[in-house]
Amino acid sequence: MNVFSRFASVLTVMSVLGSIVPFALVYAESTVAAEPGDLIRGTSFSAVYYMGEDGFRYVFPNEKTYATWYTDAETGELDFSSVKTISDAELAKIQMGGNVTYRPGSKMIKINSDPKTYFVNQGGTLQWVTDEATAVLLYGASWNTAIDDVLDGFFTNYTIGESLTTDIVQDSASGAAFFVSRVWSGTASITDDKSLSNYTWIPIEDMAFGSLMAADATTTITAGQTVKWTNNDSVNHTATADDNAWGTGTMKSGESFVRRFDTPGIYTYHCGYHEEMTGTVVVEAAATM
Ligand SMILES: [Cu+2]
Repeated sequence: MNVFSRFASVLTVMSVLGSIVPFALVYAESTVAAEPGDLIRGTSFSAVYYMGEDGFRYVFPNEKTYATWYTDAETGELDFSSVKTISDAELAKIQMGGNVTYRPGSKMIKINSDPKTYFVNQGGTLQWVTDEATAVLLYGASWNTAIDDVLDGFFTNYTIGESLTTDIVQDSASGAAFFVSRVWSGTASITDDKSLSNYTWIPIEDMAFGSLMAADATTTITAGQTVKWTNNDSVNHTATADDNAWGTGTMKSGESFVRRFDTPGIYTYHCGYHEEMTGTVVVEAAATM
């Protein structure tokens, strides 16, 4: 959050500032309760947050990310109509849960220092679109207009998944259009994207992952569920995959990170600052119907 909170201020409510500010002044005394699924902002700062089902607030790292979730379909403008203004004091009470990632299926993304183009899948999973034929299947002939450049710094919000080829995209009986629309319609909210209504929490306390858990710090979840780490210590920690495939980045005191695990397996991790701190996430296959 350290770096990203600065970017949050980039997301201003420019287009509706004139109407929201007087509104906020008039109603500043009334208490507007923030409900899960709401977009919220404080009275003094224009940054907008998503209120997750888990009771934490999530930051939009930039305007483009916001646009993938909240764009008025008719005007093509950013849609701030459902933003609730709460008091700065109320906002401050809601802990930060992490960054919002692109709405799955909305756009492909590219990072400055990496020439690959990625498809955004659920839970912030990036899948390398390995060739032009695959890109055409996904987004049509004008696929190159469906790419956003994102700053290197946002990359830590995403994890790399399976690469996409024409075979994979066409794998489903219904073809490529189905692939994108299934991802898009299957993730209508940020809570769905991050599986926030069904997450496992690992508080980092007393220099250990989940001091209340088993001594071996093993967490068992089902594929598609999310793990949230929160640093409750006063010193910095990370949760970094032993194979470096994913990581939380530095979590300062009070900061959180969520990661959704879609692929069954055993994920061992450690703290980048304290090598004696280790943990394991066991992801079991979801029961089949
Ligand atoms: Cu540590």
